[in-house]
Amino acid sequence: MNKEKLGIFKETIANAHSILIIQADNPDGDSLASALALESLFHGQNKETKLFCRVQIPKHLRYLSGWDRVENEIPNNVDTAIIVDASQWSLLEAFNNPLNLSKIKNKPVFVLDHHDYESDLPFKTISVIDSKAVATGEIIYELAQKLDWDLGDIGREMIAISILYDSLGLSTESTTPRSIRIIADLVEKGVSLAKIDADRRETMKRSAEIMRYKAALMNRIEFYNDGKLALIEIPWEEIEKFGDQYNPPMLVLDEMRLVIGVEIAVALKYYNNNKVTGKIRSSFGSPISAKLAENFGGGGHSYAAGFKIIDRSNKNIKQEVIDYTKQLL
Ligand SMILES: [Mn+2]
Repeated sequence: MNKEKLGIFKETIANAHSILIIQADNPDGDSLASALALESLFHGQNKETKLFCRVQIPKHLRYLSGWDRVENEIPNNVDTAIIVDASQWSLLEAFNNPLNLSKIKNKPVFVLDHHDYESDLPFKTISVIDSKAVATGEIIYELAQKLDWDLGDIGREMIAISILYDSLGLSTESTTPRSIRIIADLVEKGVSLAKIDADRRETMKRSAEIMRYKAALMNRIEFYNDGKLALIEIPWEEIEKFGDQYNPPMLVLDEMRLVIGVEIAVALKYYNNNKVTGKIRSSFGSPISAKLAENFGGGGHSYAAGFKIIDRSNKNIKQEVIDYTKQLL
């Protein structure tokens, strides 16, 4: 953030009574922890801080205490808004509603993000987009340092969570010495990485029924294309039975990728109304996930992608996946 923007940010926050923190429609550990870090920071300055996300916070993120303060309605009378971890209009569907948009449009809106694309928001914002930051939490940490703001104990823990989440425990390509230094600083100031991990494991606990279902799924994994493609099919009855406890593909998809020789793992979910969804993960060295998803009208990243087919009648999706993956490999 250049000096001028930093000045505007500082002054806007100083003059604001009520601050709205906005997460996009795909909340993750970085966006939620970033929002909670800002909340803690602003509470320390006696500001009223509201958290907004259009979609429900997913269960696997509920180890972040404070997740339940995120609301799905946009409050009235906010003085300024901060969008965290996103700058794409398509991910902020709530603001397609003119009433919602009017609540922030003429206010100073800041964007703190680390994704590598141009913001396409249809209103004026002050953007701090740093694609070298491994997580939005990293940007917030540096802002707080520059402005000499105290993050507080909760804020520090949240910054650590956000960085660990997006860097997969400081192990991704985009992790930098700076990310590691920030974590070191946070630990020095009292953040316990062991506690963060214990909290996360606690919410990962699942019922005995789900554990047995996972075993059943593992027995049904199929291998094609010389063992390079691992595939699992999930019928509607299982979505109906287990879906609100756990998203079935997530029980096995990552482990499917761990099988020797497997380069791409695909989970197909068949709904009762002819809809099919596909979740795709591929291994390092096989950046073909998005290409496979695009073949079915979906999209995503090189190593993680997905698609949705509204009407599968007369189509053999599984065979198409096998055939198209073979071409890609
Ligand atoms: Mn992020």
